[in-house]
Amino acid sequence: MAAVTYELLKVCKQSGARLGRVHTPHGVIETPAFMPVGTQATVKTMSPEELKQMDAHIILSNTYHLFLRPGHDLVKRAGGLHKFMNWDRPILTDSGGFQVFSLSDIRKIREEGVEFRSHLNGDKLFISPEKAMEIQNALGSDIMMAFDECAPYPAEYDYVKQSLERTSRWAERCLQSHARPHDQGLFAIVQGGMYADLRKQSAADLTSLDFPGYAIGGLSVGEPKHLMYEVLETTVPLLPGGKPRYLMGVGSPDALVEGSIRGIDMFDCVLPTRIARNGTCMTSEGRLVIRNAKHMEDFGPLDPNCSCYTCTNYSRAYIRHLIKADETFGIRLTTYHNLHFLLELMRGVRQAIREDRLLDFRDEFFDKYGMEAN
Ligand code: PRF
Ligand code: ZN
Repeated sequence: MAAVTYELLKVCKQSGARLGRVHTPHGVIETPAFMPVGTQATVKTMSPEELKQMDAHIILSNTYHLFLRPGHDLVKRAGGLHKFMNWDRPILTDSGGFQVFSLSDIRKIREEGVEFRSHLNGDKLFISPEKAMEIQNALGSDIMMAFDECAPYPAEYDYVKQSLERTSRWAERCLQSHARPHDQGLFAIVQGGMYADLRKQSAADLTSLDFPGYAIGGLSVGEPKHLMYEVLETTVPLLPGGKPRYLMGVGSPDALVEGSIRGIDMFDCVLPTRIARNGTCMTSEGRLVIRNAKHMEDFGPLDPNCSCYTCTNYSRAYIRHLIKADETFGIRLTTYHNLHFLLELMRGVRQAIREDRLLDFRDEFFDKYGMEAN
């Protein structure tokens, strides 16, 4: 039995969205699912107990960061990433193929791998597909990601084609060097930029190899949203129906709903945790900037339609005070609320699929929330 398997429960008759379960060695993920991001082996300011209280099924962490610090060997000696961070539910690790391009300084992309300088201390380092597997095998995540190149946007056709072809060769090397296929599932990443035929080529390359899941990378890199949705519409139908599909780095509320409608099962994004740290909250009526003076004497909750710990116990006035005074607890409260908001949104999406009404759900949600920019 493969380490990671997908169980399709039903397809929404109105939208085509999928309700399912991803089975992993550390438990089940109900899909469509949003994965909170814990880059440094912690979801910033949240304890594992709090993440469980809001019923997060899975979190994401990063190969690149943990390789640089504290090092995957140390995490392995600690007993693996789950034990190290005291999280006993599923973990997905990204491969570093994206962070190396977005965070590190000087870099050379060669067939063998990527040479870069640490954004922490300038050390010259190298990650190859084999190294990315070695690191993720040491971390012991339930779902590992293949080492890929995420082409920038915009990018020339010829560059994107070369890049995707290298990503396909790297994916095969990842599969070859993966040491723990019995208890860690390795997902491939479809690239190809905004070019439909290149997406097709990438999907064909990768689905000819037997990965337990497929991600769509190279999106949400600055392109307009309608383009992202077009790429999803051409790419998702090329992926095997019996395996999970993960849209990488996407997590604005509207994109979570639109992605689900287009057949995506898993999402991750730093958005809820990142904007929480400057006091921006997602609410059923759109974004709320808690620093605004209009909240100074507002003793109501962040979101009157939210039942989270923050909204049950604290007022806008109090949270605004904490954020303005740079108190950590303020950031904990907004982070808790934003994560709860997206997890609750996905519970709503799953319920709407059960009831064959996800398009109606989308319209009702957008009527109140409004559209995000881009
Ligand atoms: N590749 C990897 N991680 C990613 C991406 C990608 O293309 C993206 C693109 N939005 C986010 N995270 N490995
Ligand atoms: Zn709340």
